[in-house]
Amino acid sequence: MSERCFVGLGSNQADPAAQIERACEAISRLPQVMLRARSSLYSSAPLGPQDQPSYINAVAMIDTRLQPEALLDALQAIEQQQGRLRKAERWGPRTLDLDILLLGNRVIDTPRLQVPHYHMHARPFVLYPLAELNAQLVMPDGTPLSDLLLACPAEGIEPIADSAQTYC
Ligand code: H73
Repeated sequence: MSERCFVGLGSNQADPAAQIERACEAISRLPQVMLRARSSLYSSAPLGPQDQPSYINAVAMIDTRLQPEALLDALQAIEQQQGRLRKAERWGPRTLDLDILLLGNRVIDTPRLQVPHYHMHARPFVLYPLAELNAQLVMPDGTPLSDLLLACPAEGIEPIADSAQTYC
């Protein structure tokens, strides 16, 4: 049985919008994964050190039969293919980040994987594109996404007009 999953995408290096588009294409080609929709692209001020370029962020909605660790492996392989420097300084510039935000109604807490994503509630560049895809979402603990949005103002993020994508 497949599960609905939301994946956060972010980049601030090497033509960030193109990085996000390429990553979505790569996700759409993964076996056992159906890419359903991608939010608009959002331009966002860096969270963390300010002496780095602004980011492009988006969220992809997929349905997958992959087990959580296999999905993480597949997403990390895409990060590697797109030249992410694993040794990049923490909080520093990044070529491509892929984060599993939600995976069905699962709660996962292993050394490699925490789902729901441990920082999503504090990241407007995650919550607002997520709401674009499904404003009615409810977290596994019962918290509505709308409550998280109220506690996280849309500061420093700007949707790029007409950049949403749906897929069959
Ligand atoms: C994060 C391990 C580490 C993983 C987690 C990491 C990338 C994937 C996002 C940023 C704006 C991995 C941005 C920023 C900063 C600099 C804060 C930004 C932006 C990193 C894996 C483990 C555990 C999960 C999961 C994937 C997981 N791991 N826009 N980005 N500022 N759980 N981005 N659920 N999904 N990996 N990601 N400012 N405006 O969130 O910490 O985490 O090996 O085993 O730091 O985009 S990498």
